Amino acid sequence: MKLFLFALPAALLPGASAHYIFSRLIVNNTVSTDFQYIRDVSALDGNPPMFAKAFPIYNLSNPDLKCGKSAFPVRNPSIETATVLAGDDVGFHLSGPYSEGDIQPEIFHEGPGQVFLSKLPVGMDIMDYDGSGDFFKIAYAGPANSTTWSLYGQTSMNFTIPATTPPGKYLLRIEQFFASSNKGQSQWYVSCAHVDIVGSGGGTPGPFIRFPNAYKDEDPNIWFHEEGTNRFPKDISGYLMPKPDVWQG
Ligand SMILES: *[C@@H]1O[C@H](CO)[C@@H](O)[C@H](O)[C@H]1NC(C)=O
Ligand SMILES: *[C@@H]1O[C@H](CO)[C@@H](O)[C@H](O)[C@H]1NC(C)=O
Ligand SMILES: *[C@@H]1O[C@H](CO)[C@@H](O)[C@H](O)[C@H]1NC(C)=O
Ligand SMILES: *[C@@H]1O[C@H](CO)[C@@H](O)[C@H](O)[C@H]1NC(C)=O
Ligand SMILES: [Cu+2]
Repeated sequence: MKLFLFALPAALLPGASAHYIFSRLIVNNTVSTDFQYIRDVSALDGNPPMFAKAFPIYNLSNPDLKCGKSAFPVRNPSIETATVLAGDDVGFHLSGPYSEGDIQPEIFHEGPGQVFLSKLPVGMDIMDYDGSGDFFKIAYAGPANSTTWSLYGQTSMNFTIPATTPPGKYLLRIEQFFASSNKGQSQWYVSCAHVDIVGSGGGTPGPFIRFPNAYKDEDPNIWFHEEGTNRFPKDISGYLMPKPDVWQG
């Protein structure tokens, strides 16, 4: 179905039921412009350009799982670093409609969303950080109930920066993925923002994980299926969050 959509001229694509990209950061209850604070990504050939940027990553070993499709070296030198107060609510918002008259994309793929932080290595400029270091998880959005994922149909994933996060510059990374019932067909929507977290700190983040290769195609929370079939479980509430645990701050 998704591969079939790729074959259609972009003009025929229904905006709400195609792919999507988290290109806008929400800080201080304000939605930024596209790639103001988020690393820009490469586009497939085609129009509209934002739709061409919205295609997913399929391969769990792809280095692009760090921050998005060819997001490093940083493609948008005008990217800004958002100052964020520890303890505040922020969010990753999808792009606007792909073209005039199109409808607002929504989080359409059934699966969880997770948000991570990776502290900028000492002495490095954030423009030079590729995201190969340690990340800790600060937010998870799984099933809302037995039939519906909590992010399904939303236009953003909102979450709280833990109040005791040590101050400093970080890559703030979202991954939202289609936990496919067909092995090897998971779809990954990944973006990274540049943030400067301010606050009194005091916490000790962890546990850590690195990207890519954080997961395997056969993991039950990546290949989410009824035993012995290629079907999604009828009851999704048994879905288990991928490791590691969320750092609570
Ligand atoms: C996410 O935050 C934005 C900005 O504060 C808000 O408008 C939106 O309603 C929030 N979304 C959800 C699902 O809470
Ligand atoms: C997945 O990506 C890795 C690393 O780039 C590459 O070696 C491998 O061939 C890719 N696998 C597929 C199926 O494309
Ligand atoms: C959010 O508000 C704080 C406190 O007023 C401010 O220091 C910070 O620059 C604001 N961040 C953005 C991205 O607007
Ligand atoms: C599950 O949650 C969704 C979204 O909140 C809601 O629309 C739906 O009615 C709920 N379904 C059940 C079985 O509770
Ligand atoms: Cu898609």
